[in-house]
Formats: sequence, C-alpha cells, structure tokens
Amino acid sequence: MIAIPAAPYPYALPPGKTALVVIDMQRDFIEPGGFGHALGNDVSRLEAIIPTVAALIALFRAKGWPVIHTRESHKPDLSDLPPAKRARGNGALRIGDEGPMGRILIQGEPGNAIIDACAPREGEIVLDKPGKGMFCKTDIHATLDRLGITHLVFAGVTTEVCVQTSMREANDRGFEGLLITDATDSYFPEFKTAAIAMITAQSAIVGWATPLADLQGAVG
Ligand code: TIU
Repeated sequence: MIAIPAAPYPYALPPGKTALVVIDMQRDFIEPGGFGHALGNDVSRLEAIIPTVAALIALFRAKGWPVIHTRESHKPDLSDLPPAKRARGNGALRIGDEGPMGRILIQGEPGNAIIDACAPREGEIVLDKPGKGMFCKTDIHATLDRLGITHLVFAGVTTEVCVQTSMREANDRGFEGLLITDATDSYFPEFKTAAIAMITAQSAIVGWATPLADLQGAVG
C-alpha cells in the first residue's frame, strides 16, 4: 500500500489493484458546438484542466497501471437513449440532433471523440456509457473484477455530474475512490467545490480527494 496524502485522511493505494478512470474528456463537453454548449454552458473554462489530466494519464502509463476512458454516448439509432433523457432541456439542440461537430452525443461522431491531449492508447479500456454513471447499463463491474481492481482514481468532467455519479456508483459497489481535484472541473466552480466537500465529508462517505502533486509525490 502507498499512503497518499488526501482529504479527509490518507488514501491507501494498492499498486496492481488500482485503475485510473478518466470520465468523458470529450469534445462534446469541452469544445464549443457540443452537448455541453447545447445545454447553455460556457465550455471554455474546462480547458484549463487538460494538461493536468494528461499528466495524470502519463503517470499511470509510466507505472503500468490500467487507464480506463469513458465516453457519454448513445447508439446512432438512439435505442439506448431513454425518452426522458432525449426530451430533457429547452435548448435548440438535443441528443441525436445534427450539430456543428456532428450528431450530439452519438457514437462515432466527431464531437463524441475524446480530445487529442487525453486520447486513449492501444490496449486501454474505452467505455461507452449511456448514463451519467459508468456502471449504468455497462459491463465495467465485471471487467474490473476480472482485472482484480479494487481502487479507482477519478478525473474528468463534469465534477458534480458524471464524475460524482460514477464515484458514488463505484462506492456503493465496494470500490475505494480517490478524486484528483485539479484533474476535474465543472461548468459551475461552486458545484465543483461542493461536490468535493460532499464526497470527502463524514470520514470519506463517498471517497477521498487530493491534488495531482500529492499523488505524484507519494507514488514517486
Ligand atoms: N452537463 C454536465 O455537466 N455533464 C454531463 O451532462 N455529462 C458529464 O458530466 N459527462
């Protein structure tokens, strides 16, 4: 076990049983013309975390530890899109509609791709998920069990939506979660702060949180 300085107390990281989960670092959330923009958000503020997410991915690759990339995405025929999710919101563009980067949040469209700076490498798991959480209607739990993974380090966007949902789902399934605070962000800075506080409150009721430098310093 490696002791990582973290809130609310040190996180015990077992090498060989820990995977990185990079949530939804997709053009659809980070670039203008995608889903995040269609929802009325200023997407430009998410760019700032890209170098930190890339450095976190590089750390796991250097250690030979697994990296999992998720994409919030739907099949082109929308068969995995609940009508309620399709209908939600009052913006001009909805999931499945044609936007400037192709159909919004649809697999294989330019906007649905992971940004180049965080692009998956050969051999890394890329998980398409139709929900906000990574366990909803996916086979990731069986995959993690098969790999012997018990600990998940989280990064990506957005903190209080897909990152927090995935971390809560993982927590309820018995995984130990650590959120890298400068490798995640929200369209709403106050929601990021609140999500981290909620996750770490009550003696790590959902999990732990720490900046990348503290993880790097501890794992060497
Ligand atoms: N809207 C928003 O903040 N997030 C999402 O819809 N998905 C993810 O967080 N990936």
